[in-house]
Amino acid sequence: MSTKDSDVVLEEMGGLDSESLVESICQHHLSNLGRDYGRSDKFSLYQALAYSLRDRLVGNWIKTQRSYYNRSAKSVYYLSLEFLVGKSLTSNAINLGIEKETEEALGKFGVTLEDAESAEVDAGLGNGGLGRLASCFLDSMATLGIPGYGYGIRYEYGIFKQAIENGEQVELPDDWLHSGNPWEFRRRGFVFTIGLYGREEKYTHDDGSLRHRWTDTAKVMAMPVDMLIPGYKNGNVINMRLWEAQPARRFNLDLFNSGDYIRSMEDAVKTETISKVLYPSDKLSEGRELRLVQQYFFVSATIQDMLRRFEKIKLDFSELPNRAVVHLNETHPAIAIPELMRILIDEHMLNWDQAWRICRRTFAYTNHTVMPEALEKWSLDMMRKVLPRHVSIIFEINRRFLEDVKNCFPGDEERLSRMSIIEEGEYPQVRMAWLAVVGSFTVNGVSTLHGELIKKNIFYDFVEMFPGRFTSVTNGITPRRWLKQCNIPLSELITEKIGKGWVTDLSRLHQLESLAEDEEFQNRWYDCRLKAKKKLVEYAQKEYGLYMPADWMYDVQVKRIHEYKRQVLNVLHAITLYCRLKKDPSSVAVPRVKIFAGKAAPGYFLAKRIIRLINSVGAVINSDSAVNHKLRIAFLPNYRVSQAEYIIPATDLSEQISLAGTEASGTGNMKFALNGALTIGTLDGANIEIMEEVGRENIFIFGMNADEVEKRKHEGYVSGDVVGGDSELAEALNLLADGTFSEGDRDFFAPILDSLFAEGDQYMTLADYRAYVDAQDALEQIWLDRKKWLKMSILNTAGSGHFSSDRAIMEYATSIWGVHPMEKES
Ligand code: 26V
Repeated sequence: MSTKDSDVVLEEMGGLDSESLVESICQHHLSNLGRDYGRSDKFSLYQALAYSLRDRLVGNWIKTQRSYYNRSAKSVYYLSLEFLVGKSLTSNAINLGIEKETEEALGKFGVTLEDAESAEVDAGLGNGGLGRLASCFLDSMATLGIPGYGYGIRYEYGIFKQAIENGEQVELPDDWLHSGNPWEFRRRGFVFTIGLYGREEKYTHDDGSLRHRWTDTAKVMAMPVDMLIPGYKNGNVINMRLWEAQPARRFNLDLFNSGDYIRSMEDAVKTETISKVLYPSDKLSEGRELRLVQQYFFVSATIQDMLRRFEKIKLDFSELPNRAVVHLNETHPAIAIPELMRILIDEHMLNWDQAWRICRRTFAYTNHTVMPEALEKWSLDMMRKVLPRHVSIIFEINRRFLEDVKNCFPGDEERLSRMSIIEEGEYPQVRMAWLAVVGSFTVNGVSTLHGELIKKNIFYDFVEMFPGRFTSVTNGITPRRWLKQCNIPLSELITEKIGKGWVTDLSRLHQLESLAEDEEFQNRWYDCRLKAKKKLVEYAQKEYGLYMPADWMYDVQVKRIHEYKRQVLNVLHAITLYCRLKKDPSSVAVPRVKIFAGKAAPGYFLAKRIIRLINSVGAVINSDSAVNHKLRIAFLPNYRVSQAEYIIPATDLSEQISLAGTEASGTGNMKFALNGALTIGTLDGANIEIMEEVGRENIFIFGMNADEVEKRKHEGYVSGDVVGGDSELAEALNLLADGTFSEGDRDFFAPILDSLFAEGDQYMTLADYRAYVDAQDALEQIWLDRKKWLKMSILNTAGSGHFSSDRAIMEYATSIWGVHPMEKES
């Protein structure tokens, strides 16, 4: 059968009207679920609908792939150890442009789309910002028609589930695949072999040259599991390919035949641990061997897959950089650089210079953190054991690089040790960030400030050597999920006023500016916001039994728990309000509920204690009738993408209060502003650009900026000095110390107090306290002026257009990747 004949099938993979959807749902009940559709329930409807939507994606995916191939397009390989996908049902229905039809179809079975989606489990294959960014970027690549693929690991267990017991975080396994995943295609026939361990061997090639090879390796198989990502109403579908580890041989036959069944299975069990679980830390690099194995496993499979595609077009390898760009999301996949070198040199017999020229034009790297402790380093010994051949390639990269450094900066010995990819010392380490910088043609930060800061500090030496290599692309978020989908009333109101074009051209939101003072529009804006708040009220009540009156100010800080993000500053403000209310019940003008959510890395003791702090202060405040008519604290357990979709549209005040110079960008900050929340924030990360876009007068900026932080540290900051002059701060800290919030246990919050005093208050929480509380007081006055607040809220949405991930991806495409959106084929 010719491709043309079979294309009839592609076209017929399913109609987009509600009748066809009903038919598909019934069919999938029978064919895939083995169930009577007359006895469907929410879960079976979710599954059957997901299969039905997947049918409708796959035809478009094949067509998209063919058009990449036909046009010999250059493609982006976006390599990320994390993708924080969340749920896919509604998002896919929206992007297919069949949301209404889907609602109608489900209506026939007596459920709504929201009901059906409630049966879906979040795909939480990431820790936080970095992973969610990767998912927003795939949505935008598909929407813009940028040829590309996402590559990662199909973890069997994603980010742990957080339960709160006695105010404390308890981690539970995230068994997200328990009932299957109807979105994925498991491609058992397309596996690659991955080598590990073994040794490097020299040999003389037939042509007489001295060569190296990696031998005696242990073998693991990588099986692709694909999840399709549709663009918004454009018929494009791209692929997120996640690798699952499988044993090279399911049984060790020798052992099996000799009767040792159990031992024969052991190998298989060990192999499968590679893609078993996501590492739940976004801070300290733990340096565990399994993590390195995970990184190499997915990188090796991905590079093999890329070269398989490239080799189909039968071009010289020197053409590779014109056909593919490999984007490294952080240094986690940076081992791809020596891996590509190894394949080109050892397997395809290129010489070093040829291979290096190709690599240097193929990789681009995004840095996501200024925190030096999050820079990845691998013990040389461990790396030598796991990847001996790669280590010797890294040494050769380093040797040649340090030669160049010597030539550029003659006589500067110290510089050589600072810039060496190998950190010398008792326990030598491989500096992955240096490897990524040396092996990439572009290195970018994720906001303007962050781009500048990494040039000034961690990469200073490299900027002197490669001044043109460093740049920044400010992060973005997809307007589909983060406005159209999560906030239907508001997005319908916006569409009514400015048309639907904003969904793919978010800068059009500027058109709302002229309505900001229109009283009727303000009232409708208010109604939409109230609806979102009531939806959150219902959710929080149903899921967690929490009470939060919809007419109160929702003051929200949801993100990973970290000292640098300063949840403690927010708690100190809560305690201050508590003290004021205790003294005078009428002293606080605005009733507010402080909403917190976020996970702490399981090994991060202080972050866990901060969760206890929030819950303990909450318990006292919420049960004290002298204050709980004006102030409440709610900690929503198990923060995740789907929960954020409830919280963000309902937020009045968005807390973005990291110490200036520590948050690389933030992306939550963008989601809140887009949905009309006002921000209280420091001049950190993308907050600065939000301020520039929405206007200085429409955001509550407080505290030191990054330069002032530096200066203050330089002068010798002593946190204790701040407290003496501030009686409210002293009082709040006293209550933490005297057991008020810990049932009289005076030691319980000592670790937090120690971090603020004995350990020097690294994140300068106390230094910014007064400015923060004053800013909170000032914004209460604006809240009382409802018209003013609403105007500011509208102007925040209107000014958020810049923060679309479509804009960010276009910047990557044109200024880094050199790829172009595909015009639709006629
Ligand atoms: C470091 C490590 C160290 C080893 C263990 C696993 C792990 C995972 C992540 C990281 C780097 C932290 C990266 C991160 O999530 N950064 C966040 O990236 C967001 C997207 O660019 C940005 O908005 C946040 O400001 C930044 O904190």
